[in-house]
Amino acid sequence: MSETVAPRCGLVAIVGAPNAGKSTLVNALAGSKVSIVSPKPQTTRFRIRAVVMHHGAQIVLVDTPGIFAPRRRLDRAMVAAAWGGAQDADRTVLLVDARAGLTDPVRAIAERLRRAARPIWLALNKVDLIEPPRLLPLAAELNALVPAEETFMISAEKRRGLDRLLDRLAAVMPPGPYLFPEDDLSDVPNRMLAAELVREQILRQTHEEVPHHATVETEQWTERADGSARVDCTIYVGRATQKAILIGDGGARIRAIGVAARRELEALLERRIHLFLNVKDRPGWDEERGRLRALGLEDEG
Ligand SMILES: Nc1nc2c(ncn2[C@@H]2O[C@H](COP(=O)(O)OP(=O)(O)OP(=O)(O)O)[C@@H](O)[C@H]2O)c(=O)[nH]1
Ligand SMILES: [Mg+2]
Repeated sequence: MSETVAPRCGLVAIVGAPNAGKSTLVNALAGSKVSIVSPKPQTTRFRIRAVVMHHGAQIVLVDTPGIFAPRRRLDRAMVAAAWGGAQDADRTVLLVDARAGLTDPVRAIAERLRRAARPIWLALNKVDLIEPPRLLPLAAELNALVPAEETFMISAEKRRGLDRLLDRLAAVMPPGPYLFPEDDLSDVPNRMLAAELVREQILRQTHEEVPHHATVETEQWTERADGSARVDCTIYVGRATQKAILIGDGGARIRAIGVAARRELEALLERRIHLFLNVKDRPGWDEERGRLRALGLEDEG
């Protein structure tokens, strides 16, 4: 006789300072790249949900933008999206870069989480980069600020400690119907994925002010008879000088960005893609509601 097991499903928000490794963790737990990663802070701009099935439970991971002191309308909307992600989560995992330690931004986030009085789990990340004896004092300091139900020491990049984290998350997911079909990986539509992969290459291949003053939108997605797709993306930057850097000598930079992004997109979608990039300078795009809406960010701040 087979026993019917009631489904369990819950939302798990991953929050923390920029560059803590939140997106790396979400990708590692999901077993696929759903969220872009870069060595630069403020890589993630909007909430991304990734679906993980583990021990019969559906764990919906919510990757969030790093939380920092916002200045621009874009920044405010990103930080608001991050806090919004934590609001209705069943568990909130505060992810801390163990090498950076207890910085002021981490302290501020921990204090706000404590006031929200929701179940918090603490995960110290990048343990591959530091001496183990430093971990316990850091965990104790953080727990003094925001008492955590559980504490984990992990390396998202080296995939250390992730099995235990996933097991524990699966164990506490509340009874309830699945929120997503079981074979879904994420809630990111392909047009958004294409734009994000282009932005990831901009973050990786340009420096200083360019990455944080660029945004990417997929303007058109055209299916072709041979099974491939033509994808047209527009990159908006704040200034003509940034446009020149992005394009590079004789167009070399933008070509390299396009090639790398196309390869990633082809690998993820398992199909041939023709990617066309168009760069526009548009001063003040980061204050424009239309541009933020294209990122799925309402002006919440
Ligand atoms: N050595 C090491 N590096 C890591 C680890 N996890 C993440 N990183 C690196 O840290 C950097 C930031 O990673 P992300 O996943 O983009 O960080 P994030 O918290 O999502 O950043 P934002 O989206 O900007 O808030 C990248 O260069 C990652 O490769 C880890 O466990 N060990
Ligand atoms: Mg991120």
